[in-house]
Amino acid sequence: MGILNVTPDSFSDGGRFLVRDEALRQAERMIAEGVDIIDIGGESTRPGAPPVPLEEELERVVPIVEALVGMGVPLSIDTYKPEVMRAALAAGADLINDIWGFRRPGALDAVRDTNCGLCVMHMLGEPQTMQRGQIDYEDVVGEVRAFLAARVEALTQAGIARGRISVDPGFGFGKATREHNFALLARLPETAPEPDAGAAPFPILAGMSRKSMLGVVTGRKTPDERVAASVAAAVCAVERGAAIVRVHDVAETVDALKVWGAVREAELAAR
Ligand code: 9MG
Repeated sequence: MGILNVTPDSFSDGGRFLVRDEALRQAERMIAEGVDIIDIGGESTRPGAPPVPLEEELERVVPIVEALVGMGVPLSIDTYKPEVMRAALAAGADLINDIWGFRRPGALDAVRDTNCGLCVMHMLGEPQTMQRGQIDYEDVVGEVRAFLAARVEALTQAGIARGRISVDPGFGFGKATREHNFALLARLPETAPEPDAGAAPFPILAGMSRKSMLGVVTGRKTPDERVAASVAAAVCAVERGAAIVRVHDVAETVDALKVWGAVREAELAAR
């Protein structure tokens, strides 16, 4: 999953149309590099990032969906606002990626009677404040799994088929320490709720690209310096069963996963 942030701080802030043009060029580049899904976001989820008014988010996201919808790549929308979910789905989006796990008023109703996929993420606190407050876990993996299981339950109670749902431990979202984040990565399969008997496991989405958890380990201070670390994290996640990795650096990640895939193939052939 390639990240397409349609926010002025992600591109040169030369006005709405320049941001739109640059976002479309980036989407085309990601498609050429082999992306499987494009995740379009109109509001930054960085800790401390200011909220974006609804009208502004709609104006950023919907034209990009309209421009990309015919290009043969599934489109995911990174939003927690029901109005943006509805407008993006009407424009042809395929998946809603909600960092709030469809907990905000109206979010469940916005997706219930559609066919879109849903990514349900764990987050403690909220983006503006999540790294500032007291963050304590007795058992981070168990608590994340319990949260995701409760959200899956709420979604299915609302009539949403389990097969539409993927789950995400939410790296960096209210995970205060290196131990929290790396326990979640090391034990990634345990973060997903148990499927019903005979049902397929819930696909796991992992998003660590350029995040500070990688800076903590490598000493790389800025997100741009964390490309190699991000690729390593993506491979670790896929090796532990992640079905989707959310990344900025598509070409590098695709190459690394091709190498990982060749090793896996050889391993299976040797059995
Ligand atoms: C929008 N966004 C930023 N980080 C993310 C992550 O780790 N997972 C998901 N699903 N979305 C994310």
